[in-house]
Amino acid sequence: MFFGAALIFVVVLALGALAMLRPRAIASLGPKRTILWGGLIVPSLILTMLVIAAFALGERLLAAPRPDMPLRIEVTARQWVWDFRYPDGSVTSGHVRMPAGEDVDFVLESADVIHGFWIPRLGGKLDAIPGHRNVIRLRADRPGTYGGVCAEYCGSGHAVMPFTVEALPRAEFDALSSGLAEARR
Ligand SMILES: [Cu+2]
Repeated sequence: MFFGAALIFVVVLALGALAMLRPRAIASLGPKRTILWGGLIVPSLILTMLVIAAFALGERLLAAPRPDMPLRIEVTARQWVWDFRYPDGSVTSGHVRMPAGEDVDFVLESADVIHGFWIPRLGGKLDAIPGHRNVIRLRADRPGTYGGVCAEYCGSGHAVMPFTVEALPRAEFDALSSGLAEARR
């Protein structure tokens, strides 16, 4: 999209320069042809491509069922902290760990008001709504620490509601999970 937009920008600037420096060349195109191509055909093609790209990219955020369902982490937002519950039953607050290099489904719920779950470097955001389960599928390509925020104003503690995301290699993630499960027994 960036390179496409850059290309269109350059073409429009070139046409603008041409109109000032060589007005006859532009005038020779004729008003009808200019409107037909510049106002209808080219914009329709560009918008069609953008719509297709938006649908394809948006689809990847939806947690559609598939044979190898990704890891599910249950997220509960409340004023003003995020709780994360893992398949082994352990819970962390204000901090979530996830395996890197694979999809993870975050199942979002809220205990009070509407909050917004957003890890900007990993993808789009989705609201956590009381009495409703929203699922967002995200992936951290590389291990590392990422910042997450509440993206929906939710009261006086909204600003102090950020959380950290720790993406770990799968083996480390598993070792930590079984260690925690062991410790609770
Ligand atoms: Cu919030």
